[in-house]
Amino acid sequence: MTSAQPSLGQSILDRADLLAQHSDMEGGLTCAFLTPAHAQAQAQLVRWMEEAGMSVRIDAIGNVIGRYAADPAEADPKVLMTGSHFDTVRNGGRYDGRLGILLPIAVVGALRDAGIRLPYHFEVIAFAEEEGLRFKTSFLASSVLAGRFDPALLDRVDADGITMGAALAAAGFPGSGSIDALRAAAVDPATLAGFVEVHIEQGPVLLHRGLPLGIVTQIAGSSRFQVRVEGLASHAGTTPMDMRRDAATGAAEMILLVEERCGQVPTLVGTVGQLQVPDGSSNVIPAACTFSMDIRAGEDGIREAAIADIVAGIEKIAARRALQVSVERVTPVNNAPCARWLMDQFAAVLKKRGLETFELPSGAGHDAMMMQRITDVAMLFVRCGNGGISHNPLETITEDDARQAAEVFVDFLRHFRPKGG
Ligand code: HGY
Ligand code: MN
Ligand code: MN
Repeated sequence: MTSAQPSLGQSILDRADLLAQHSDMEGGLTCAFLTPAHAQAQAQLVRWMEEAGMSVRIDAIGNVIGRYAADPAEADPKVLMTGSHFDTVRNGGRYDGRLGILLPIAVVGALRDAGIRLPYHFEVIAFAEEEGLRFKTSFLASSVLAGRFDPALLDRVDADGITMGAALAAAGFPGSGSIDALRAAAVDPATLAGFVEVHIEQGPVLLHRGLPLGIVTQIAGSSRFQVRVEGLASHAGTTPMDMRRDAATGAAEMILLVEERCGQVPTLVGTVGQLQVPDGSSNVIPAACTFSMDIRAGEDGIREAAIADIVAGIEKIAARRALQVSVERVTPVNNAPCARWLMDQFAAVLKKRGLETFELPSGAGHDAMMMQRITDVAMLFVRCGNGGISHNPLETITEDDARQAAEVFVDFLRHFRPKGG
């Protein structure tokens, strides 16, 4: 690169700023699946991938897949994949997911500029949906690539009653939302050499240790639920306290149960991030209350035991308060271990560059979890500033950490050896 161009690190941060300009909201970043902002971000990513020297395709769920083709001298090259998601949570940060797309695009551009070809096809995937904001899904885009797409999801509706199938058809991707096209978008695991994901840590561990980078050991499994509690609407002024069937106070007790049970075991966490009294009025006892539950742990058994206790507890609270309750479970994603042979290759690069080889588990979910169902995976975490805050506009990284991560990634790619190779 010439000195007139921004550094590798700065160019990644600059592009994160540019991409964040495509938002569903004023004054913050929200990029939900298949909104106009999402389409603009997708088109921008296509352009950047092409400029970096990749051939680009869009699959049936809207993933943008850029390929930096292997050295033509290679007889039967496999595919090493990387990538992360470009959708966001509501009013989220600009690096969650996007760093794992923009950094490899910058790296491919640098390789191309230096005339370096790799002995394998290197694919950068911008996953169209991971956060579940619009359709309350989980790992939607990577599930298509991993051949795990659930066709029932096409009937799921968003807050405006639009089905996922209709939204996909309107988006006009290849296949226009047909189940066959979504199935055909799965990659053949036999062609893959592995999947590696760069991601902002989204927590304070690296920051507190003074380390720019960390190697992920495993990704905590997670389960999500939608709970609906039903009671009886009645007059707020005339119904005695002991004669109420109040859905909201029942839900409050259930939420406290989630907090209490998940506080009992290290690595176990439980969150109620959505809570509504549909059609509520200040002078009417709530007839219904709905809430989400997100439960995670470093071990599947710990998570499952907590879920069993919480669901039983919710039913007990509902029975005691004469409420009805339904607990709808979104497909859980189990704990995903990272592959030691890939972690070791990242560690060798860090060591060579004089960096500490620090390993840490991920409490957040990542596209790598779904890809781990079909291939070996590894993740490189980049230090998160501002106390480690994420899923928040305050999420930040430094130019120097982005540069170091990109340089490590270049070295990793240049020295990558397939499993057993
Ligand atoms: O919720 C998660 O862990 C991810 O960021 N979607
Ligand atoms: Mn996220
Ligand atoms: Mn993410």
